[in-house]
Amino acid sequence: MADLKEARVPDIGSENVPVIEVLVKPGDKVAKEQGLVTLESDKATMEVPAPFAGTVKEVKLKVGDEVSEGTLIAIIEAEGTAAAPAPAPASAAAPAKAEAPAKSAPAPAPAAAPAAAPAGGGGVQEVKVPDIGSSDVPVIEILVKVGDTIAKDQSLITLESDKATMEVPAPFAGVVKEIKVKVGDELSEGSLIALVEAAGGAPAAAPAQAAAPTKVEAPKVEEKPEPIATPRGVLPGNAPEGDVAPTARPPFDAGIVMPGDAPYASPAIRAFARELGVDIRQVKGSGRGGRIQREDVTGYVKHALASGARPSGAPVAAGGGLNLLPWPKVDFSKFGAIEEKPLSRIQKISGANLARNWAMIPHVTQHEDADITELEAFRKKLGEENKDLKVTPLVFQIKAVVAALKKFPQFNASLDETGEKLILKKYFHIGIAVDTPDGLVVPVIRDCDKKGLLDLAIELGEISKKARDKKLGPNEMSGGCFSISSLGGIGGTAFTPIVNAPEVAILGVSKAATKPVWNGKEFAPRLMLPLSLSYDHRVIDGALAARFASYLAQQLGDIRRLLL
Ligand code: CAO
Repeated sequence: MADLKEARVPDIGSENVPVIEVLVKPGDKVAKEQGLVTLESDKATMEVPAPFAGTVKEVKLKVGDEVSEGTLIAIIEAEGTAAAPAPAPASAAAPAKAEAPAKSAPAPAPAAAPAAAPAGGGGVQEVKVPDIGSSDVPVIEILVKVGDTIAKDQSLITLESDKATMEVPAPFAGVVKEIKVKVGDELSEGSLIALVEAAGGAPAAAPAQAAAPTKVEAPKVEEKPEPIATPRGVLPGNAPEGDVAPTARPPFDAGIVMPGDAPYASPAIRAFARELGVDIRQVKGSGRGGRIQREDVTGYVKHALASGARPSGAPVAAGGGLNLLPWPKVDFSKFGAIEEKPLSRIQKISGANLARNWAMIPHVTQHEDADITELEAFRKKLGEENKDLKVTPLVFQIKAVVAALKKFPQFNASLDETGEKLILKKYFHIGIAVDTPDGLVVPVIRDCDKKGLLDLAIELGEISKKARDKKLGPNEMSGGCFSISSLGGIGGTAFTPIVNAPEVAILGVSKAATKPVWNGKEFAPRLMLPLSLSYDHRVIDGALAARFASYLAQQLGDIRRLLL
């Protein structure tokens, strides 16, 4: 008999949180911890993962539903016997995650996160990161500046892990004296964010407790501090016995959630706006209490494009002002049968990036053929000696690219956001485009100059698998200097890869083929590898690109050179 089990919402720290995305449908096979729905509160976006693997029989939620702990998400026919006990109490839906195990309850943060309590009458105090359930989470946005007068609970910074975007609110009101972090820093519990001169009479509360956000919808009881945000996949477990009695919903006031000038928008919407290069402060919210919705951001972009205006305050590199025609609206069903298929999450994100990069970077692609006859003989030998390791031509290409980047440092660089400064990098992190069933992702192999061919082969195998299993974290997809997109395992003779901004060049690799090559006396059969180097013509001129490509071909043609 079928083993039908219920997947329910675990303790998410808030009530009545809207579903913004349903990630599965009946018939889908889900893995344990695969996201079922995405929830979005005013402070965090989180995915609720499947408590066990199986096949989805019924989905009980739709976009817009509001859920709390215990709400039924779906009926799943569990696979095997290893599944979690069912029918699932809220705790069954809480996933275990290696780097941040599920907690049994939102516990008061340990003393390691001390935002020392202002001593009654103010003074400069440290504001630190409270318990966020993960470590080394990158800062993606600084929301205040030195001199700002901030209210208690006003968001100071936004952190974004692979599972959630979350804002860290101020534990008390005051004036920002010093900001101790910058975008890109990776923070953990206890990291110092800022020095804030507390306004007189600020409460002498426990540190992390003070940093926990006040949820307007469901004010918390003093003794029950909660984590500032519950990252998806790291949802806490069971609510403690004797949970807080439900409190009446106070009237909604956006000013409490986002006091001061901070625009009222969820982290996901902020991320979406950033993705499109939109300054969210320019967007007018149409939601409850002035909340900025996704449609407000897209409406703003449409208007900006239609009017040909660059959004005010946006840097030149913000992508406005293309003055494009609106996208054609066609009723295709008038011409024949059709089927609608929503784009995957990855496709939407990578699509927005690709569109920006294609529109904003003046691309030129330089083509070159590398003679890899000898390389291939050596690669086959390596493969025979290392039977359990897949050594593909790509690892040689990584090494050759590193050599070329060392010789032509302008390729190992990024334009800063003003477009006026080139930042040259002294490290060699190479992004590899990986095709997954959900779309394209680009994990980064770090310090390729320090790794041998076999190490690179192992790492390439690992990241490709992780990419296809959707296990890559943001750290593994950031910091690249130059990317390689290899379609060599599939086919083709040449293509135009799109530069992965803010990198300035990308190497496209097509399938090697044996061709007759004139050696001065006769045509000899040689294995030729087609290379397509796309580059940002603002930074690299054609002659330099031709030199880079031909140097690359030389390295691949005689891999002994890679030792030099
Ligand atoms: N010419 C001829 N054969 C090649 C080759 C080339 N340039 N590159 C790889 N091959 C061979 C490999 O040796 C392997 O052969 P065997 O099966 O006999 O060992 C086979 O093709 C398959 O290789 P692979 O694709 O599994 O491995 P890889 O290291 O070459 O590439 C990865 C790994 C992750 C980059 C690749 O799987 C992938 O996802 N490529 C797609 C990238 C992509 O979509 N780019 C487009 C971006 S723009 O939309």
